[in-house]
Amino acid sequence: MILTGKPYLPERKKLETYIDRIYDQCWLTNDGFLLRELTDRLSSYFGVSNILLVTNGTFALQIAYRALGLDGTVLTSPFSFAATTTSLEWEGIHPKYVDIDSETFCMDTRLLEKAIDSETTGAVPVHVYGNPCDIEGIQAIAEKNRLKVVYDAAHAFGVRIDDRSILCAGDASVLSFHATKLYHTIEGGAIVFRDAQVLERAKGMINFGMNSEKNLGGPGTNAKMNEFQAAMGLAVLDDIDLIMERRSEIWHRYESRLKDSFQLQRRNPNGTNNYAYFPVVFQDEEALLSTDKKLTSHGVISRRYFHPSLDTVYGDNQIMPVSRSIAGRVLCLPVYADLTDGQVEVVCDLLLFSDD
Ligand code: T4K
Repeated sequence: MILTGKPYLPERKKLETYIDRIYDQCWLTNDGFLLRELTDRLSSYFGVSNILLVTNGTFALQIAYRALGLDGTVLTSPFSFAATTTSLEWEGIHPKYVDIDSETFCMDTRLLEKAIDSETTGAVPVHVYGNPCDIEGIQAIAEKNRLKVVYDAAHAFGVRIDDRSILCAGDASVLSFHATKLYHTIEGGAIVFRDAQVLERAKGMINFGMNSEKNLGGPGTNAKMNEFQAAMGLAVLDDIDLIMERRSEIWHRYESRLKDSFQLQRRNPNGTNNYAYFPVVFQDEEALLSTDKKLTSHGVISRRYFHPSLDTVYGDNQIMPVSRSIAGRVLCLPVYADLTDGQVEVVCDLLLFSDD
């Protein structure tokens, strides 16, 4: 069986060296020492300040919205995982969609300004499959219209643009460290804020509204990352170069075999690739469904990331034709560090050749 994603498991002994420290100190959560170490190491790995680690990427989005005061209506992409929209709805914010570009699959900046109305307080564009959005175009529109921008960067671990981290864009950027991501803490996530004061506000929010002196302040919840999550995060981070290198080999092998037969995502030319996903777009949904059936019968379980287009499920009958078209035709192929070259070739053969 070849699955779409397979969590990276670091060598057990390496993980145990971190877990031993948890046992030595008997400190399991609440701003622990492994969490602090991971925060520092991720901060230098990305080259960013103002980073806050939390329990998962969905909570990270919700905390970012609250810390920045988003309410009313927020513009977002219909082509994403459900969490992008459901996190807004969960916070009582109305998601209004802006359709995507048919080649990059990111929010179409040309449509963004037209969608703004008097209720709009912000935008949540998605660096989908780790492909950087048009951050300059979005920034210009946001400044002109006084909108806050929270990037859903769940897929964008390690991505850089114009030689700086993509996480520097907007008022905040949110990462997911879920087990299926190229970098993970089992469950987990992070927010990178532009403004240190907003970070301080968010720190209180994830700890019941308490400040560092344990005084109660504003609204709060419990979204803290625990020490076992941080231990896994440190062990996976030790291996990140190897993970990236192997994913790059797999990604390029797919690209060289499939680029003439399928539409592939057009990457932002100023951004780096983290090889998080390998999406292929079929001519039509029928072709996708029959190939998917064939893959499944040969034990290859691919995923329809991201289907359905979110405007078909959430929001008030907004119709996003480009997102619906891509969502109906896109399939993500297996990419994970211990996928073998032979397995990649099998997947490509199944996509390119008929059974007869
Ligand atoms: N924004 C965006 C744009 C996102 O893509 C996501 C999450 C979020 C926000 C929210 O972040 P988190 O709150 O999740 O941190 C998976 C992940 O659960 C989800 O994190 C991710 N995006 C989404 C794209 O994919 P499912 O429902 O597809 O997962 P599942 O269980 O079907 O697993 C996917 C593949 O991995 C399968 O082939 C099975 C395999 N697998 C999975 C797990 C959990 C394993 O082999 N072992 C495992 O332990 O959502």
